[in-house]
Amino acid sequence: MTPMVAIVGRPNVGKSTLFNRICGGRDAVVAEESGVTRDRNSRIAEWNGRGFLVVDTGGIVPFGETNRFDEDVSAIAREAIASSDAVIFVVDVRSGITA
Ligand SMILES: Nc1nc2c(ncn2[C@@H]2O[C@H](COP(=O)(O)OP(=O)(O)OP(=O)(O)O)[C@@H](O)[C@H]2O)c(=O)[nH]1
Ligand SMILES: [Mg+2]
Repeated sequence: MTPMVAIVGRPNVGKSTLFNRICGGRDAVVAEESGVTRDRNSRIAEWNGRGFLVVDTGGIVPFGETNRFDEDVSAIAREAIASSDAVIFVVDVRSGITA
C-alpha cells in the first residue's frame, strides 16, 4: 500500500507551491489570490527514496468564518485528512497566530 500524505492549511498559505515542490512539477495552480485550489489533487511522489501519494487540498477556513462554498472546499480537505497516513499542516508565518 502506498502511504498517503495530505497537504492542508488555511487558504493562500503556499500548499500548492509545496505540492509542486514535492512532485517536482507545476501541475497545481499557484496564484496570488486566495481560494484557488477547490478540489483535491493527488500525485505519486518520491522523497528520500520513499514513494507516497501526495494530496493538495483547498484551504480550510475555520467554522464561523465561512461561506457555503468554503464549507464544501473544507469538507473535501477534511476527507483527505481522514483518509491520509500523515498530514503536512502549512502555515503563513507573516499572518501570525490564527484561530
Ligand atoms: N513569500 C512566499 N510566498 C509564497 C511561498 N509559498 C507560496 N507563496 C506565494 O503565495 C501565494 C499562494 O500560494 P499557493 O501555493 O497558491 O497557496 P495555496 O495554499 O495553495 O492557496 P489556495 O489553493 O488558494 O488555498 C502565491 O503567490 C505563491 O507564489 C513562500 O514560501 N514564501
Ligand atoms: Mg492551492
